[in-house]
Amino acid sequence: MSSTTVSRRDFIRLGTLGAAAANASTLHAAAAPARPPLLTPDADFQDVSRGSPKPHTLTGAAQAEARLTAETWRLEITADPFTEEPHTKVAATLDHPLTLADGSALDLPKLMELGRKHQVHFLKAMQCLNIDTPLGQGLWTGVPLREVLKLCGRMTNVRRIYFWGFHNNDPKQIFKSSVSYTQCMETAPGDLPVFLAYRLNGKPLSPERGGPVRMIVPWSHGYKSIKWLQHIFVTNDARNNDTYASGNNDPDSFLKTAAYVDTGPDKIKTGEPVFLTGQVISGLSGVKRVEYWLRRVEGNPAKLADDAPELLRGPWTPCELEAQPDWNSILPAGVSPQNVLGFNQASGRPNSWPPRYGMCSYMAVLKDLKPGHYELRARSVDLNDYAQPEPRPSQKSGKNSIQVRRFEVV
Ligand SMILES: Nc1nc2c(c(=O)[nH]1)N[C@H]1C(S)=C(S)[C@@H](COP(=O)(O)O)O[C@H]1N2
Ligand SMILES: [Mo]
Repeated sequence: MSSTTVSRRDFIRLGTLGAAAANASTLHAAAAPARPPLLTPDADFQDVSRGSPKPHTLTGAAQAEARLTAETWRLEITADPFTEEPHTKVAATLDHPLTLADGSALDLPKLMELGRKHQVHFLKAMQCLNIDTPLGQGLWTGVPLREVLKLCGRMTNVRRIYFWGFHNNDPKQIFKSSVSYTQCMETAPGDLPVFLAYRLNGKPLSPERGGPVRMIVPWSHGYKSIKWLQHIFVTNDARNNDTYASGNNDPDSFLKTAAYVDTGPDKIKTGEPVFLTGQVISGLSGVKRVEYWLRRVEGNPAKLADDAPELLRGPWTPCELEAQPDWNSILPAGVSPQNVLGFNQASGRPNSWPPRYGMCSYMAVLKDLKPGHYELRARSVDLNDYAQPEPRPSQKSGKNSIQVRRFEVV
């Protein structure tokens, strides 16, 4: 079995003092917790990487041999010979496959050359389907998959497009994912293409983030965004055989609208405010608001289910969403907000806030709490008025249960 590591789980508590401080009463401004920056630095993402050794730990000759440097990176694109009786009699074909064997595999300069004409930028929150904390958010830059596939000429009998990354030349370590033919080839106006990313926040992707090149599937959880991309194959097998499907996950899940709650001190002095902070991801159904519910408890109460009548009753009180930044000042040099997918071309502001498939911070300040034990919860409400974890409470299509923070006022 390959292993999955999660590191830097505490990234959310880092960052610079921002609006949180400004919103707090002046007396307690210093106590307002830090808010993470909207663009997570590459090194501050939580890492979810399989493989033994993990591909990003290779250095020197081993890294070059794995074709994981800018000079040695190559991408193969081939057709799967798969057929199946009685109906799938003809395999997928590509007029011009790109292979290492005949020297036609795509290199980084050629991919960047395509970028001169077709480059896209997208602000995406990376979120693991199986982890209940966002991993980070970045401005990803690259070339749509459909433009790369065009290099192969005519395709026939293709129903799905798969991709995998470097896996130590061990078939057991392959981590692969896929999109349907339509999702790859056709993007509705204003919608989002799958793309091959070679920059994060304006800089080359680090080895840990999947450099030199990773796939970015804007609407999905992290498992579709394959790191250390090296192979694309087109197939006439319509089934979704993503590696994640075998883990009982929903392998066609969209990101969920959900609020995640930061940890905080477990004891707070009487008279001091309690700062509730966290991040909210805008999934498929968008964000209408984030709200909190404070509950006084005695002793060690039983865990409340997400659909417990008490919890549904609340009362739930709206939190404050982080204000939009001056985009020109936080986007990398050379990227104007007008050119970011999902941003309005006239105003240079995202079509929604937080941007679709992106995230921002939220906060609430609670004051004058009497001594005692408390539970503090936050939940998102989507644009269809569904409160988290509805309308998709299944945790195998994304971890979105309502999070709780416990503390005592002393
Ligand atoms: N090749 C490869 N790509 C991969 C993975 C992997 O293990 N190998 N992990 C995936 C999963 S499950 C997630 S959640 C994201 C995490 O991206 P990050 O490490 O940049 O935060 O990468 C995805 N891409
Ligand atoms: Mo993941």
